[in-house]
Amino acid sequence: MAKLPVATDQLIKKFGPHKAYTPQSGFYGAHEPDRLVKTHCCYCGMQCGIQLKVKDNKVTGFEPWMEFPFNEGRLCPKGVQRYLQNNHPDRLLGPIQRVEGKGFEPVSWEHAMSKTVSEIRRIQEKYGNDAFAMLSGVSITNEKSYMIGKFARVALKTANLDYNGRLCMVSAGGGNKKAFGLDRSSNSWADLAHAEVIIVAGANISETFPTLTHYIWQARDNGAKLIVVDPRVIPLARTADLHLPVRPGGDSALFGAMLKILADNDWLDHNFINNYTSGFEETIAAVKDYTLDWAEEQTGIPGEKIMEAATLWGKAKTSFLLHARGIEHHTKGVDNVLSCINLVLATGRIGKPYCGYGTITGQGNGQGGREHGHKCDQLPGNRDITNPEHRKYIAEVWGIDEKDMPGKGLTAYEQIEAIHRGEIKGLISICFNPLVSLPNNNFVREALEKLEFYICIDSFLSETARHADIVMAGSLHEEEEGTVTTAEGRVVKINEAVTPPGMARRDGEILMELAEKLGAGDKFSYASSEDIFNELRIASRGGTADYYGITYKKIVDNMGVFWPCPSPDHPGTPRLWEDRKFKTPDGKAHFNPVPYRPASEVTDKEYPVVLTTGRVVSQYLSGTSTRRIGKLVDQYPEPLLEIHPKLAFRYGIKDRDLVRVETRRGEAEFPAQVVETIREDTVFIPYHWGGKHSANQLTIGSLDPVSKIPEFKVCACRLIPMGYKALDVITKTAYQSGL
Ligand SMILES: Nc1nc2c(c(=O)[nH]1)N[C@H]1C(S)=C(S)[C@@H](COP(=O)(O)OP(=O)(O)OC[C@H]3O[C@@H](n4cnc5c(=O)[nH]c(N)nc54)[C@H](O)[C@@H]3O)O[C@H]1N2
Ligand SMILES: Nc1nc2c(c(=O)[nH]1)N[C@H]1C(S)=C(S)[C@@H](COP(=O)(O)OP(=O)(O)OC[C@H]3O[C@@H](n4cnc5c(=O)[nH]c(N)nc54)[C@H](O)[C@@H]3O)O[C@H]1N2
Ligand code: SF4
Ligand SMILES: [Mo]
Repeated sequence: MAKLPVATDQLIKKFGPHKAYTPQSGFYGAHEPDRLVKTHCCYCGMQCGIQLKVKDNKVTGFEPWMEFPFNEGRLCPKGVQRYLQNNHPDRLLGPIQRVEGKGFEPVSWEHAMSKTVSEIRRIQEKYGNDAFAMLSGVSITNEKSYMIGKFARVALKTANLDYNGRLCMVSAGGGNKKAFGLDRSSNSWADLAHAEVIIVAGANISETFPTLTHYIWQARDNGAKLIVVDPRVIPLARTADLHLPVRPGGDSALFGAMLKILADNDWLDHNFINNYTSGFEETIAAVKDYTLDWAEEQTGIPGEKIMEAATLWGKAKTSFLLHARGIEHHTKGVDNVLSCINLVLATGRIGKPYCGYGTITGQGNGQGGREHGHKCDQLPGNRDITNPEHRKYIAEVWGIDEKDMPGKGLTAYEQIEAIHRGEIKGLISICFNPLVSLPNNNFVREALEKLEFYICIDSFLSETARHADIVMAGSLHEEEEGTVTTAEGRVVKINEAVTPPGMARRDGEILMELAEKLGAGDKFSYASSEDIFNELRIASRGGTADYYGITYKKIVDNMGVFWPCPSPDHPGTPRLWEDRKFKTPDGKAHFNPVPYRPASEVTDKEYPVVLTTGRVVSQYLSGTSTRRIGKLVDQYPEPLLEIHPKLAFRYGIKDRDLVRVETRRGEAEFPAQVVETIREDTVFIPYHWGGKHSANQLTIGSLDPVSKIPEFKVCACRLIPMGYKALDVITKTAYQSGL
């Protein structure tokens, strides 16, 4: 603490710390919080424990929460600034309605609700129930996620519900379900710290999951070898034993070639393969031609490095493989995931201490949000909406006739295509900013403009919300109680720190009132979040994502409970598969053959450079929150085009020169950041901005056939140097506007 002036010291002695006056802060102690609320960060899937300082129903700061076992008080740059989203002057304080030619005007809740309900009725009567679609997100709690799945099917009666995890976790989910029959990372991070070899593929951990880095450092301290697969020398790669600079789109060729080396050298766990898996022979047959020369050509990684990686992995006794969106955001995202799992299964390193596999969940509730019936093909407990038994069970829990439950609907990007075709005419969205985050967003904007009615529930006027007819002011993370499930599979408790400001309302209450006005009030009469959670427990019972044994009390007492937790006396499951009883129909872990195929758009003479997109540490997703927090903006104010000096030289581009990037979908200009840490044939743009700064003007709307995830991580572009420095542009604009 800074030394206090002598006079203040004397005042403190005289009046005590809470009454003394300082010129800087008024009465010393005037900013002392009324209370500290233990909860979790609102951003990424790590869900670090944090204590929010609350004064006068406002979040005014934070304190570390040292006892929370995952992060023990550690937070990243976003975590320490996140409290500033509360009280932000841009915060929506009540419902607003678009008035043609005038922008938005405040309206009463009564009007917002009745207008929305009458438009839903009009559109559904005219075009059918499925013509009104719903899009949602997973920065929200399990309770809301569950309620949204039920709301869409029971109140809105539409098949077309999907969520932003479609842009995030679905390739991992698709792979996990095929291989294990269950969609969760196999271990808690505790195992990571003791693994002998760690592969990190397409996960920029230091920037995107910063507090997880601690576990990797621990592993390094324990002697682990670290292999990083990424087209960029990401911060983690700078200290790795081996960096494999894969050309975007080449991962399954790399992992296929590594599998062949494991088989050729008999670095296999035959006992595990024979007793607990199926599909091994076909999978090995599929990689028989994957020689080092072939793999080098497909991946751009020197053959000897591939050999070294396979040798490290093959000879290890314990290992952990981690991946994130770098290998999943592809039209072969599921294949890439399966090719990783094949390496884990071949060496039998799963379901035992210090051996594991995991996809690192992205959004705050990216794990829980993909289990409770929030997806177009899913019912709670990660059940299948096309399975008659699953439908019957959930219809009973919901008290509806199974025949009234809609079937499988369209995925997020397919909904946009259906709007263009005129099949979807109305949309309700909550916690999703598709205009910034979906690919080829000029196409998305045109779709939003075609809608007859669009209602958005958000706490800020996002780029997408600007296209809405009505925007309802919903709640922030700190304004509603509930639970979320972290990337480890640990269900934790979110505590309400403050109530929503002004006339803003809790998301849950908005949905309940809408349901009531749509005639389904009796199915949504919850008295509390715990009430919803207790229904969720029953709905998930017997499903693969079984929460039945988890209660609020148990979560608080244990600082989190790992699902599956099928009964009240069950302690939860930090490490899966110790019993070797996989959730596939035959009870075995499945190898899956992965024949290599290229990306949906490869480079050619016209578009000769590979474009990939992703994140920076200080910004979060579509930036609605982090682009409003000054210190985070200062850290990285605008999107830059990362380009290698050799490629830059070829185009005569110097650092901070403005470069126009063109693809078959659109064009945009970015200042260059000339760095040696990226492949020579690839450029990288972070995607957190909207409008003219949006990377998604350029990306391609091709989808993985199984998961329907868009191919954010690879498309072809060309570069046009604009011939002047970005700074000059600002000066020029200032000059022209007479400043
Ligand atoms: N700071 C910050 N943290 C976040 C988020 C955020 O927006 N900002 N978002 C959260 C969410 S929702 C998510 S999903 C996660 C995402 O976390 P990550 O997946 O770690 O993030 P990305 O930057 O999208 O991509 C990771 C890496 O993939 C590499 N890459 C690109 N193409 C390929 C390829 O073909 N193969 C391989 N192997 N690598 C490739 C990129 O160079 C990049 O370093 O982050 C979470 N955490
Ligand atoms: N080019 C490119 N595009 C990408 C990616 C990429 O790597 N490259 N990554 C993709 C990935 S992994 C993801 S997860 C998506 C994310 O894409 P989005 O889901 O669109 O991103 P968010 O910024 O989370 O948008 C959520 C919206 O919900 C609001 N919101 C946040 N919390 C709450 C809440 O509690 N209640 C309510 N009512 N609203 C809330 C926010 O203000 C924001 O407007 O982007 C994808 N898009
Ligand atoms: S690592 Fe993720 S959850 Fe932890 S403080 Fe940073 S953004 Fe928040
Ligand atoms: Mo994500």
